[in-house]
Amino acid sequence: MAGPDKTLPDEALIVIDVQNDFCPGGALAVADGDAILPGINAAMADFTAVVLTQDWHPADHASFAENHPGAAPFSMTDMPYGSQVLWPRHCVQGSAGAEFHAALDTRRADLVIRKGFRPAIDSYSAFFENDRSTATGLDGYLRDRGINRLVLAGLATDFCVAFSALDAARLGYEVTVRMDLCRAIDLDGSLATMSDQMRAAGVRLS
Ligand code: VGL
Ligand code: ZN
Repeated sequence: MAGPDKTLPDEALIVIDVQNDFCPGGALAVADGDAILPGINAAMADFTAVVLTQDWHPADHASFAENHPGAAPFSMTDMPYGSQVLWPRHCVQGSAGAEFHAALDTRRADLVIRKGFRPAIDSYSAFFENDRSTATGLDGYLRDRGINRLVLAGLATDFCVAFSALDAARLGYEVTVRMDLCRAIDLDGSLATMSDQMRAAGVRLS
């Protein structure tokens, strides 16, 4: 066995949506989104489990502005499950934009969880779709592995990371968001709003 015999705590690193479309040059690029890659890769060694999430939309996905005639990207619409931002087309299943950034070390991943594949509903969180009730299966996986503590990193802080952190806290996990290993979209103050919501839910922002 390589390295010292160390016992890792039952803690998972959940790496959210580090995909080409969320990095500079991508369809829904997050400023500096690729700056977090070295830190995320380095952090993987410190965890019992590493989970990657992958935003994975069909081309006719309801979150794409282009599928709502006349709607502008970044405008809001009402969905049966609540209000929803209409995004530029991004992370289409099988496209280069949906692939993980080439610099992300995917070898260490125990599980890749795809989300947002149902045409009629968006899915920011790694745990539930945006109706907050359709499960992705991640909770069962982590429970089966006896993992109660989660550290989250990735893109974007104020959407997929924050929704994942809030759901995880609601499910009873002890949750830390590594803000230094996240980058935000920050749409109309969403970074401040979601940071407040995470703190109020007992999520540690570090
Ligand atoms: C995300 C908007 C749309 C994210 C995904 O990963 O934060 N944001 N789809
Ligand atoms: Zn998406």
